[in-house]
Amino acid sequence: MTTLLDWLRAQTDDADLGSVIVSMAASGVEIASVLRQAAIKGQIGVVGAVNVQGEAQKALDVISNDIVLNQLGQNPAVGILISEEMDEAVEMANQGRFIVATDPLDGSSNLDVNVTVGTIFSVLGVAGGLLQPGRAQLAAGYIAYGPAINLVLRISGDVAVFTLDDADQWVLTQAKASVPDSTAEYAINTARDRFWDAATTGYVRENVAGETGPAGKRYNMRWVGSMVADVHRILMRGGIFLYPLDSETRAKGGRLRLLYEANPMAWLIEGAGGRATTGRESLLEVVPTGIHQRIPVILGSSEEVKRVEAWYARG
Ligand code: P6P
Repeated sequence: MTTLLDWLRAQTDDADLGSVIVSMAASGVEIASVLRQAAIKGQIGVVGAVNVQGEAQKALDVISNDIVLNQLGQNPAVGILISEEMDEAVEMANQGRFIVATDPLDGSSNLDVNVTVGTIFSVLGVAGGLLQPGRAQLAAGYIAYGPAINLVLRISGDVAVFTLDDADQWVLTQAKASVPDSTAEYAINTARDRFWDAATTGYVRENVAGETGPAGKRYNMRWVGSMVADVHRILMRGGIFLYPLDSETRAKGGRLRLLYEANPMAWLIEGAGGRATTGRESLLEVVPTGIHQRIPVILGSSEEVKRVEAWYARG
């Protein structure tokens, strides 16, 4: 049995970087425990506040953010925390050399219906500043709070999957996740089709045409409404996730956030052999203009992502 510490020692000589990942993994264990008890403790529901995204903050969003803040605040290697739940980047007292950008509880609108949600995080070097492209990430990962609790990690090599055991220890259950190049499964919120651009409309229409159309095969559509759940499925069996720029999200730059949703997920998907794009450029090359910048996200099986890029290339 390979533990998280065994894996980290094999993946990096930088013990400080390893400690940052351990702190995020420990945050996941705490958040998992809170989620299991939330309904019993009356913690499902909104707190009446609105976050910087203009979204109603749920009690569990705030609790999860506090858990991450507390864990990272105790780690001398962490210098700055960027969180979906906090307007500004927080300078930690320890002034460590790493930045953590996180969505502490992504998909929290699914909590009251017990659907898988997650904690997403990205690790960067303080020296590079707050606005670094995803290519500069030193590590990225997520914790998926589902039937099993999974920790998915990549430093610079393979993407590993850990499962939380009944002693709250992370056990390596997959040493090298790999996204199949081709797929017959796509994930997009089709209720937004009236807002889609020509590329998204053209691509989805080809999929819906199935074996009778240019794609030449039947597709299935899956949309959980929780990015961690959709991306984990793609990491495990292939597929493509699309939250493209559309006429409603265009003014904001997209729906999902670059630093703590798109970049870490792109780091993982590309590390597992998949592809991640805005439709027009590699997600990992985008130079952020702000810590809460939104961005279109299209990622997953490389052949499928290339089909979408071909639609965008038509102009
Ligand atoms: P929609 C959750 O709020 C989230 O940020 C992602 O986890 C998810 O993929 C997306 O929004 C769902 O968006 O438009 O289906 O509600």
